[in-house]
Amino acid sequence: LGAVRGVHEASTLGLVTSDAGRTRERRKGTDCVIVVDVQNDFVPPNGALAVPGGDEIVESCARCVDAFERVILSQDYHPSGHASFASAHEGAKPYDVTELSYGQQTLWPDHCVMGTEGCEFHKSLPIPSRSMVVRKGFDREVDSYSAFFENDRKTETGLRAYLESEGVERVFVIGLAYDFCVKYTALDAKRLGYEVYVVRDCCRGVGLPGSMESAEEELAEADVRLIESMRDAPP
Ligand code: VGL
Ligand code: ZN
Repeated sequence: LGAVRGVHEASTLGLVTSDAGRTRERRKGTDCVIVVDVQNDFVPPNGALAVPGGDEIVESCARCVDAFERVILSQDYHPSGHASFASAHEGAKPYDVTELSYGQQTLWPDHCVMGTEGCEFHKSLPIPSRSMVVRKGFDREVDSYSAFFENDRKTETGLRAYLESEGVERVFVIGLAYDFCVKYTALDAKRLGYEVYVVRDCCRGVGLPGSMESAEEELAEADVRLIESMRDAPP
């Protein structure tokens, strides 16, 4: 893992190949991919909370979906007036930090409101019938960055029980945003005992002050492995 390999080899090694998964046998058994929040509102140019470069990863996320038999898609899924929206707090602006019942919460522009176009998965992301969709953030008073636990760090989304029942051992995390939902999903997966890989080229971050740096640090500290989709072939 992590070795730099030549261009020639790169076409045959790696988590995914360039042929969009057409002929390649899918990773199955004990592996899964978690595609975090690849929804219209997080993708430029029109997303309400567009993550810079988010549009650049949709194709590679689609290749990852094709490469795995077991696919989990998380969907940020908020009611209007959600507590994570700056608009729900008098005098607050997006990216302010406020105190909610469970602790500090960054406030965001309104995004991923259930029933809106912004909440839908990006049209270039395949949603195979074999995939499990995990909705999160639908409690008006509690946000949920991680696909496993809400921001109160207690309420479960159901994903832990699903992975357990499926006998998953290794988790590959991709999507948006690297410094929020990807980070917390990967850290929770690690804490739950899985072997966790973040596929770095299939992620982009929001980039608030310091957020990318703390994501790098916390993931490294937790021993989450960072890999590149076209280069690194996990055993
Ligand atoms: C996310 C902020 C608010 C994310 C979701 O998907 O990273 N970030 N809601
Ligand atoms: Zn959200």
